[in-house]
This record gives sequence, structure tokens and C-alpha cells, in this order.
Amino acid sequence: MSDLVQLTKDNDIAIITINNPPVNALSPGVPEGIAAAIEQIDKDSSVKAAVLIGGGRTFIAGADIKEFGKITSGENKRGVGLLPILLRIEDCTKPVVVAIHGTAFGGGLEVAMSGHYRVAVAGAQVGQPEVKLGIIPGAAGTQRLPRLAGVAKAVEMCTDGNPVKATEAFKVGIVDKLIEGDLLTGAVAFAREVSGKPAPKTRERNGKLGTPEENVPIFAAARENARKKQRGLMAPLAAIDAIEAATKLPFEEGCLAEEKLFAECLFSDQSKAMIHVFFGEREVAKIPDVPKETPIIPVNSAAVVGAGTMGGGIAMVFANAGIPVLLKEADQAALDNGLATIQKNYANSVKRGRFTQQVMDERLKLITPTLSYNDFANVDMVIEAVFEGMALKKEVFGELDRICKPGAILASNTSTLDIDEIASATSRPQSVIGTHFFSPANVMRLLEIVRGKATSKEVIATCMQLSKKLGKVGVLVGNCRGFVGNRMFGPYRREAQFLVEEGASVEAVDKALYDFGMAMGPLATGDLAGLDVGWRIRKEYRHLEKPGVRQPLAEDQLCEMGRYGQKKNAGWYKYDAKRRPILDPEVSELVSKWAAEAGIKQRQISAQEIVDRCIYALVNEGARILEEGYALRAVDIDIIYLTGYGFPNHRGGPMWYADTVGLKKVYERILEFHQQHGYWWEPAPLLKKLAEEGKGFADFDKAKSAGD
Ligand code: 3H9
Repeated sequence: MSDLVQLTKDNDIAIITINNPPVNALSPGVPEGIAAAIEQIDKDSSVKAAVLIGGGRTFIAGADIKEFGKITSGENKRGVGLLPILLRIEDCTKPVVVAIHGTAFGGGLEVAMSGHYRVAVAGAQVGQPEVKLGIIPGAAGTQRLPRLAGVAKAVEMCTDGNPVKATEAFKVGIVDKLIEGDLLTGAVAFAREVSGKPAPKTRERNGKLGTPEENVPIFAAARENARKKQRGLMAPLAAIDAIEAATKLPFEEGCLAEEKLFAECLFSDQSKAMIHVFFGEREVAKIPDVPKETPIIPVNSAAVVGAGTMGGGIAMVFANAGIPVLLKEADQAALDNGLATIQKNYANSVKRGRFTQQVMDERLKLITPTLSYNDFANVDMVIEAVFEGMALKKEVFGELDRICKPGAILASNTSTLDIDEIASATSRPQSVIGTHFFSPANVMRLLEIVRGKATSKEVIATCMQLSKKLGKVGVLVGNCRGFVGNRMFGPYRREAQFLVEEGASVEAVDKALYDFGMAMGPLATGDLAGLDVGWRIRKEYRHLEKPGVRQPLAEDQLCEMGRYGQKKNAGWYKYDAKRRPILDPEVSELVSKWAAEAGIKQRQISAQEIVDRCIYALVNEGARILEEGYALRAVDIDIIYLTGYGFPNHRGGPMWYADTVGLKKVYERILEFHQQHGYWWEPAPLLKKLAEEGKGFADFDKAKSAGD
């Protein structure tokens, strides 16, 4: 036995405990430890049954994800090595009762299903989340799960990857008993009950595998659903194929089919990208100069200034996390409007079954509307969400400085303005920070946390921790124009506009990027966010533009015409009453006219050029940001784009994608664009350097974390 797995006894019941904190992943030594324990249990005639349980806060959260990179790089040649060990558990001559608390995910659930019985506490969760890592269950999960839960449930769990609560797992047959009180005590008692009786082997339980008549429509619907909702992903379809194999082949052959599909997924670029995303989401929480022990300021109350789309959404985010929040507007009509939108959004969620009317009422109760700053004196944090204009923001912060208590965090939701200048309107710049939410604030996961020159480490640490409580992924960025996300989004959307001016249709530009995997095309995104937002910002910064450099024409002109996007039912597209986009021939005519006036020649443009121009514009700006230190790591940029800008997970983020293409190739293409289009396309020095050294952004991150 290893340190990772302990074998003890409670009289005639053996107890196998896994101790591999923090999540009891199946790292090398854990499966082997379990197998060794089973050997001993089989040999020990005084043992009548066994309990397999996780030490610490959870059962097994799955295979050790770090091992996958080692397998694909060839460093680990033996694989995860789980399959034979699960057969060994199932073949144990004494009943094995698996006791679940926390999470039994992935390989963890696969271990659990190889036991003869499963008991769980009500708070536990089970799941096959492999698909979120671009793979499928690889230790017979696709073969045993349908045998326990039925084909439809197995398909659902292996394709959406979402956790299932123990209560539901009990209902569908994954869990045999829910334990109240102490799990180990309950599991040992259960083991005593079943000892001496024939132990059911999951792999031999074929009763729930269904008939072809039942299964054909399940698989067809699941494939259609996966193609629609998990666009471009191979793992969900592979998982369905593997479960289909379970319904058609004997267990051993089904396992071979699963093994082949698992390997195809594991060695794909998709899985490598999604594993990068898994670790990246955790990496961004680590700020080198803000250590874990930094004191946190308690945030038990908040206030939001501005009840527009962003302010209202931010108030909902706080209410959803159980934090009471004041919502301030300048006049009653605007306040009433803001509240009505919040109510409508909550009511929609209730209608869709996301939560109950009671939950909605509780959340609404946490939002207190106000017309005055007076109530702000006691709040722990204020988030300003007024229009993007420096003068107005400074006025608000001056007011907050006068009214808020010392130590209150004063945050701005600005998407692009200078945090230091905003902070200069206060006498406490150390308390000022940017918290840039993304629209719709109550839905989008990204929170860009903008560090000013004077922002204190306590304020940064608090906002990073708070982001998790608010259900967001907080990424710390520096204070440059547009910060990280919007600074990169500028060149991305600039290229989209240039492409239309050069002859690509609005539809072709959006479709090329949608097909690449973006949640929406760049022009449709502009319409959704409101074209006037960028227009206002451009007006504010016009004096900084380089004379003689080509600027996008169309959006400013569309805004002059009042075509702000969806909110005006017209922008790049027209919108019907259900906000569905309709192509508007007037826009293409106008753009052609504007292009001709500006002397721009129109031509045929391929989808590949559209993707290269837009995505490499992101990459080039990202490289500059990285070099200038406004993002801590390339992975931070990736996470920003994945959680805030609809970049597809399976491409890992713009910087990871560039690595996948190869920086040399990306650099050469950018050089071509530089020759063709000039100024805007000058390659970022860091990109040039890495490309010439044959390195990638991942190497840059590695060197940085090693302190080079
Ligand atoms: C699989 O099982 C394939 C099988 O079919 C077998 C094939 C043969 N491995 O998330 P947290 C780390 S695929 C390695 O902050 P929480 C994590 O990086 C796997 N490391 O905690 C972090 O490290 P750090 C299927 C892991 O409480 C620390 O643990 N399973 C793993 O918010 C704490 O994590 C999954 O996909 C792992 N499996 O959430 C489950 N899991 O502190 C993935 C975590 O250095 N895990 N770490 O940053 C999760 O969903 C969440 O971590 C969990 C806990 C819900 C368990």
C-alpha cells in the first residue's frame, strides 16, 4: 500500500481510504494502492466486505489531469492504467461498497461504478465531466454508466458533462442508498448488511441497456443536440458512439471501442486546448506579488451607481450571491426602468425553470433602489456603472470619496477609461480599482479586475476572491486603454470592418468567425453590445489618432444614422420584434459607397482570410499587451477571451490557438498583412522574437513562472 491509499478495519469490514489531497485525483500510486488493498481483502478471511472512501473533503475527483499532457507528450508511457484495476475491484470476492461525499467525477465515478454498491451523502455529486476536457470517459464509464442509469441518462451525463446531485443519482440507479449522518458509519453498516450476499457486478447488469427501437431515437437526438449546442466539438459525439457501442457489443469489446475513441480525443488539439483552459482558469487566480495570505476586506454589502443595462446586471450579480446591494440612479424614471428590467430578467429565469419564484423574491429583496448617495455611507463596496465619459466618472468618484466610509472599495465598471485618472478624483486611490463586468453582467463569467498604480494589494486580493463568490472568473489586468479584453477587441473588430469595406459581405465576415467557433460574429457582437459604445469612446480619444492612418468608416457612419445596433433595431443588421437579425441590403450599399469615396477597392475575400485577419489581429495585440506587462501571462489573455468574448474553449484562447498554428506561421502571415495594409499590422516585437526562437506563448509563460 502507498501513502496515498490506506487499508484499515472495522471488525469484519475493511476500509480503503484514499488520501491524495486536495481532490483525491487518481495520480500514479492511487489506482495501484486500491488494487493492492483489494488483493489483501480477498486474502483476509476475517474480512466480509469492504468500504472504499475518500479522505478529506471529497471522494475521487477524477484522473489526474496533469498526467494527460505527459501521456500525449510521451513522457508517461503507461497511460492512466485504470481499466484493469477497476476489473480487479469488480472481481473482488467480497462486496465493495463505495462511499461518496464531495464529488465522484470522471475516473472517480468510474471507480465507484466498479464497486458492487454505492452509498452517498445527499450533498455529494457524481458526473462524467470528461467532455469539458475534450475527452470521453476512458475507464469504462461509457460502458458501466448506461448499465446503472440507463442509456438516455448516460448519454446526457457524458455529453453535457454536468454534475448530478446524489439525490438524483439515487433516483436513476447510480447510487444505491443515501446516507444520513456520518458517511463512513453508514457505509460500514450498509457493507455489513450486504456481506455474505452475492455481489452484483455492474458490467454484468444488462437490464437497462434498452432495445434498438428505444435507443436509435436517443442517439439521433443526442447527436443532433451535440452538433447544435457543442458546435465543432468531437468529444460529445465520441461519447455517444462509445455508449452506442455499450448497447451493441459485449462489455469487453465495448471497452475496446471506448479506448480507441478516448485516445482519438486525448491526442486531439481540442483536448489539449481544453485542458489548458482547465488549468488556466485556476492559474489566473495566482498573482505573483499578491500572496495568498494577503488580508481580505469583508464585502457584506454593496452599492451600484447607474441602473442601466450594466448597473442593473451587476446589482443582480450581487443579489444572486446573497449580498445586499443599493442601486442608485439620478432620476425616478431611470430607476424604475432599471428595476423593471431586473424584474423581467428574473421572471424569465423563473419561467425557464432556472430557479423558483421564492428565490426570485429573495433576490429582489436584496436590491434596494435609491436616488441618493446618502445611503452609501455604510457599504463595503461601490461599483460605478454610469456612461463612459471621464468627466462624469470623476464627478461620481468625487462624490463617493466624500460619502463612503474609509476602507470601502471604490470600483469602476469602466470598459476602457484610465483607472488612475478616475482614482485621482478621490483622496484614496489605494481603494480604487476597476471591476469590468461583461454584458450581460449576470450571465458572462469574466470579471476583468483593473489594477491602478495605487490600488492596494488588499483591494486586489479582495476583488479576486469576491469574483469567485460572485460566480465569475476574475483576471487581473493592468491599466491601459481598453485594458486587455477591449484593447484586443479593437483590432479584431477593426479588421472585421476593414474586411467589409474591402468587399466581404456582413454575413460572410460573421459566418467565417462563427464557423471558427466564436459564439457570434464580430459585427453581430457589435450590434448586441451597442455600436454607440465604441463610437462614444472613439470620439473621446480622437485626438490620439495618428494622422493619415486608415480608420474604420462604417460604424461611426452607422451611429450617425442612429443605427446603434439591437437596441435601435438596426445596426449592421436589422432586427425583428424577436431580436432576430435580418440582412439589410442598405448597409452593403452604404458600405460600398463609403469605401468607394475613401478609394478602397472591393474584391472577393475568402473565409480563411477573414479568420486570419481577425484572429491574428487579436494575437498581435495580445503579444504587445503581454510584453508591456498589462497581462500577467498569455494564459490570462486566453481566459479573458474564453470567458468574456465567446472564444471557443476547444481552441484554447487566442494565444494558445496561435501556438497551435505555430508562431512562425502566424508571424509570417502578419508580415504579409503588414506589407499589404501597413501601419496597423506591424508585428509585435514579442511575437517576432518568439517566432524566430521557435517558441510559443506557452514557453513565455513557463519562463515567466520560473522567474526568468
Ligand atoms: C478523467 O477522470 C478521465 C477518466 O475517464 C479516466 C481516463 C483513463 N487532476 O477546482 P479547484 C486541482 S478526467 C489534477 O480549485 P474546487 C486544481 O487544478 C478528470 N488536478 O477546487 C487545483 O489546483 P491548484 C475528470 C486537479 O473545490 C486544486 O486541485 N474530472 C483535478 O473549486 C483544487 O481544485 C474532472 O474533470 C484533477 N482531476 O473544485 C474534475 N481536479 O490549487 C475536475 C482538481 O494548484 N475538477 N485539481 O490550482 C473539478 O471539477 C474541481 O476541481 C472540483 C473541486 C469540483 C473537483
